[in-house]
Amino acid sequence: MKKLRRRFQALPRRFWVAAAAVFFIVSIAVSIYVGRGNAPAPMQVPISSLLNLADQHQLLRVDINNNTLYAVGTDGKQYVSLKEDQQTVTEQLRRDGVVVTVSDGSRAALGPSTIAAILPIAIILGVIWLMMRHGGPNNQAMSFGRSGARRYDGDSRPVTFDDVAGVEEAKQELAEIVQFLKYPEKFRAMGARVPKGVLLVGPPGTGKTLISRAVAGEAAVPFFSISGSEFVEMFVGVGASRVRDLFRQAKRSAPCIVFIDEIDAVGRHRGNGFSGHDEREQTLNQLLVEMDGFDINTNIIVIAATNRPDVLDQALLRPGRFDRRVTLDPPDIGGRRAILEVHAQTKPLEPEVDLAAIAQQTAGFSGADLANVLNEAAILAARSGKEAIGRHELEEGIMRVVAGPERRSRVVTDYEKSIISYHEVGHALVMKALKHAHPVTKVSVIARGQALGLTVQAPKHDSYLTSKAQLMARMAALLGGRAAEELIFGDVTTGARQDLDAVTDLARRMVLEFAMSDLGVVAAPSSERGGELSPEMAAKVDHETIRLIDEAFNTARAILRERRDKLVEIAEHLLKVETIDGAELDALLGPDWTYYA
Ligand code: NHX
Ligand code: ZN
Repeated sequence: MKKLRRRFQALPRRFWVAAAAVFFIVSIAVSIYVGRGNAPAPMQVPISSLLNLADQHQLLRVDINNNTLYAVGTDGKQYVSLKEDQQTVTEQLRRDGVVVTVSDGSRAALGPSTIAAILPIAIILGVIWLMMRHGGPNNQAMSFGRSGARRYDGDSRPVTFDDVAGVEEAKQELAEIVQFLKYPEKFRAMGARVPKGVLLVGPPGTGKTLISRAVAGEAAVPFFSISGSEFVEMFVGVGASRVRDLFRQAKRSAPCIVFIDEIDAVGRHRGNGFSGHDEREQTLNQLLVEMDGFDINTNIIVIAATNRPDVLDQALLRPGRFDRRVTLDPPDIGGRRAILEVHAQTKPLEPEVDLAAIAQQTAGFSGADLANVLNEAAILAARSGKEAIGRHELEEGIMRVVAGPERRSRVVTDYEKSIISYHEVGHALVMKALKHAHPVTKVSVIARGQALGLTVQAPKHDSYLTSKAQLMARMAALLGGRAAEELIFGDVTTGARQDLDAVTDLARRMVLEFAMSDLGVVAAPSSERGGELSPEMAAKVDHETIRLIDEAFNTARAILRERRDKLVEIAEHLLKVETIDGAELDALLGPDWTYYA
């Protein structure tokens, strides 16, 4: 989905690049041709010969550019000579009746051949410049120098803190940075050590880039952006030189923000003597050198983003480097609602749309996910010719972000379709029978992305802790699909592999990380605690993992065996209607529905 959209925008751009390349080659050819036809290249002559020519009154005029003399003879011939650094020839030439001009550009007297050579290049640069200003999504982005950093400022509406929702604490912490960029004197007068680097920590899509741009926008300073992975090139030394270049650019534009995304790509703690990471290390060292080189008057703040602070080289985190840390969490329900409202500002919503309800259905979504939900909904509304975005479009937007767009063209036999239906209703009934499971919001036999069908559940509230009972319920729910296939068809399919992977993962973590098995209250040995599981321990871990999965599977089987009639009834209904939402499912379950044990 995302890839597809990117391609769409990339296509016309690629076309322009190709067109520019063709144009470039053609114009070079033309300029060479024209240049040859019109004016022969000037002849290189020694300065002594040139002065002799002047004595013989064979020179018309001379243009002196630094130590280069461009001369035109009485017969129209052109000459070029070099003179010594301190030597002045003007007096002598003037006495010989030569017209003398002095210019200080890199090139003297623009003859027609020079114009022929320069014009196409100027046009190409102009075209490239226009493409960068008006082309594609980064229309205010400029690629800068050899560093490859993009600079954002100037004409477009700057990003401000109002555009960043759902991360109030981070905003408060970064507001101080804004103050520093705006009024550096105030802090210096107090003798305060001004921050150089801020580390933004948070999972993907939580707005690390956005909030950094907002800092630049609020402070009205330029914003340079580069990704750590762009530093790590194939050739040793390129990364370091890019860092140098980036900071040279930044110093010229100070005060400014330098944003380094994915700093972990360069900032992983350095190896243990084995090389092979020379390039990364050089790049990292260069970065440290640059930051240490900031003096009290360098108004540059480096903001680095990562979702793996644990792997960073400690040297990066020392005082005077990235010594400030700002954490960005995935948004809670209030944050999600605020984010949805920001993105909805520019989109017409039907009056009955309840963004609070959408926020409730999107637990675990990042800011970027939520932006995608609204964007998908807007596309759907526009495509169906509606005046405004409704609840239906928003819910479909959620499904697209969760599992991709519908794939109705996927041809499935009736028999397979019925396996899919029973599999999904199996999941749903197990979820509905366990009070520790989350509510079901959607059951569908329409293929989406990789999946042939799916069952979606959403927690009622955000939570930061999960109990063992909840995890057991999640495992049983994941195995409900497989249990239904087995119960109804007496055979099982490969389709459940995703479910089985998830269950196995969960069970293993319960044993190793959460100490939720009969192995007792012990967590797996980590590298800091001296390494690996002993073979005996590994065998016990496997055994416990299998036992937990078995227990969950038996729960799922028992639930469905007891509710076989409902399973058949609802699965057959689902085959006809293809999608059931949470309320419809409750209605189908009826008032007599009870929890399992
Ligand atoms: C295949 N797909 O790969 C076919 C096309 C058991 C009724 N030959 O468990 O669709 O078998 O409850 C994300 C999400 C692979 C990534 C689901 C990658 C599923 C999904 C395998 C339903 N719903 N299995 C499910 C399913 C399959 C698969 C996925 C993924 C089926 C099952 C996929
Ligand atoms: Zn499944």
